[in-house]
Amino acid sequence: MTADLFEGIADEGPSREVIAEGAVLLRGFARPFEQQLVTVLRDITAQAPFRRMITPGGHQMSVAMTSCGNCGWVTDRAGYRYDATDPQSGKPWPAMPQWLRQFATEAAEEVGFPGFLPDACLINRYEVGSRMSLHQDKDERDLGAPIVSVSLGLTAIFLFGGMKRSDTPRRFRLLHGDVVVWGGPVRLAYHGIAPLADGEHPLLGRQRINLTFRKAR
Ligand code: MD6
Ligand code: FE
Repeated sequence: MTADLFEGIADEGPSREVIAEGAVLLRGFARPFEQQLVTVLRDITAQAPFRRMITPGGHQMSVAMTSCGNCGWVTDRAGYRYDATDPQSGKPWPAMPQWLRQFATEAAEEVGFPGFLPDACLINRYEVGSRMSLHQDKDERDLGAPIVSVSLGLTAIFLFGGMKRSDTPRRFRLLHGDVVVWGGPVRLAYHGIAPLADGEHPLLGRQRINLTFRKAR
């Protein structure tokens, strides 16, 4: 009873917000790891730099991407897929550090998806004005596994729609250190990111970085 009374009042520590059935926003869950995350991002992007890829339709994405783990997500004129090799270097993607995989496992466990072992981490970089149009994440083999998404840097507006592209999305602010875990019934919901508003983040400057952990194969 007392615990219920104080829920939503205390503003210390992580809190959770339910976006939809199977989609939970863990406010500030990644904050304790921000320095480690920035270090690991620097290491990964030194080996596999951010690049703006071309969609199958021939458009260059406004978001720049890279990956780490056993496979990475790529798009080109041939389509979308997961590949063990970075097409830009011809080498395997940088490894996913063990602590980082463990972090994703714990975030998933926190909202009721135990035993999540991601093999891919897709990393997106948004500059001011970059956006991600409404899409479904359906290139992963096992759609029963959740996705864990970490937001760093500038605040973004996450658009969360329905099972049809035409469903009007609801809007959620994703702040530095926020983690979204989603799986189950809404795993195939349409979602995206509104054009990034200008700002200056103390740790990351004029950009937003998003990491999404997936079981791709
Ligand atoms: C982003 N995120 O936050 C884009 N997909 O920059 C996604 O597209 C996404 O956050 C699947 C699950 C969680 C996500
Ligand atoms: Fe997505």
